[in-house]
Amino acid sequence: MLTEQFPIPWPLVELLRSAQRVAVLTGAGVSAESGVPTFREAQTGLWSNYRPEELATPQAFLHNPRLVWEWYAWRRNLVLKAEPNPAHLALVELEQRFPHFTLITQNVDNLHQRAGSGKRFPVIELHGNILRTKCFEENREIASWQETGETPPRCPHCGGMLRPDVVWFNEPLPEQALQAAWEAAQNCQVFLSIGTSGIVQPAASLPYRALDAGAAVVEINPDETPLTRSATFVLSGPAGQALPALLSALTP
Ligand code: BJW
Repeated sequence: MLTEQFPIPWPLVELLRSAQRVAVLTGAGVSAESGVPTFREAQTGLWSNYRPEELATPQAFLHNPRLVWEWYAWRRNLVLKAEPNPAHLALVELEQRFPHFTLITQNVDNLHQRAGSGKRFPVIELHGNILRTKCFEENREIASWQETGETPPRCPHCGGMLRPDVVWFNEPLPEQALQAAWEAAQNCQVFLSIGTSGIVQPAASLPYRALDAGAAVVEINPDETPLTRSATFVLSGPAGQALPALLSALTP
């Protein structure tokens, strides 16, 4: 089937029309059209001298806590100013279409929730949420603290340094979220992998778990990724065009 803006293969439409259990994995590409830079895009301005991989680790934080805190403060500000785009909004609609629907995101920007996802089934945040803060020492969420001019600020309970509640390299993912994501991948009939480079583990293994369990895997990405060759369907283009086109193709 051809929609006006974006070609959607007819077998995919038929498959989705009869699907009972759908799982979706999103990555930074879904927020790109909201103006949030993807993780592996070149850093801009102030941060152009740093690779994100060198800032998103506990080791980097311990080495230079002020630098890492300020990078996250800059990014928090950026995502708070961003607005959900047509890809986020199409996923809100898709959540209503299937008896079981699981949205698993690697994104920390809260844009799925702001768009309205999570009303029927909770959004699974694999890598945390940049809008939350936790104590580096105790790992507990901290809702408020006293500003003393120190950067990063200190935990009101133990005096440890505060940090964003995100998952850095070499840190374990939240156990319940990861378990729920594995189960959704294992049990779905259709798995959509959208806007992710598919190189960060363990999230990158989820589509393969779905494939092994017999699901059809759909990749939406303007670029090729390690998943592209294995995917059942590839919608090669921006998520902000492909997802609304998919949604309208499903509408009788
Ligand atoms: C568009 C688009 C448009 C553009 N539309 N698309 C097994 C093998 C090898 C290594 C490992 C392994 N297991 C663990 C590791 C190590 C490591 C890892 O994976 N390393 C790899 C780099 C090799 N993994 C970990 O360390 C993980 N922890 C772990 O496994 O712990 C085990 C443990 C157990 C017990 C004790 C201790 C440890 C943790 C990974 C955490 C990742 N964290 C980050 C930072 C989050 C906070 C922050 O935002 O700062 O998460 S890294 C970064 O990558 C971020 C992202 O969520 C994640 C994925 O990136 P994503 O979303 O794919 O973005 P990009 O930029 O890579 O790609 C964007 C894509 O969009 C591109 O493809 C574009 O083409 C596309 N695109 N415009 C659609 N309009």
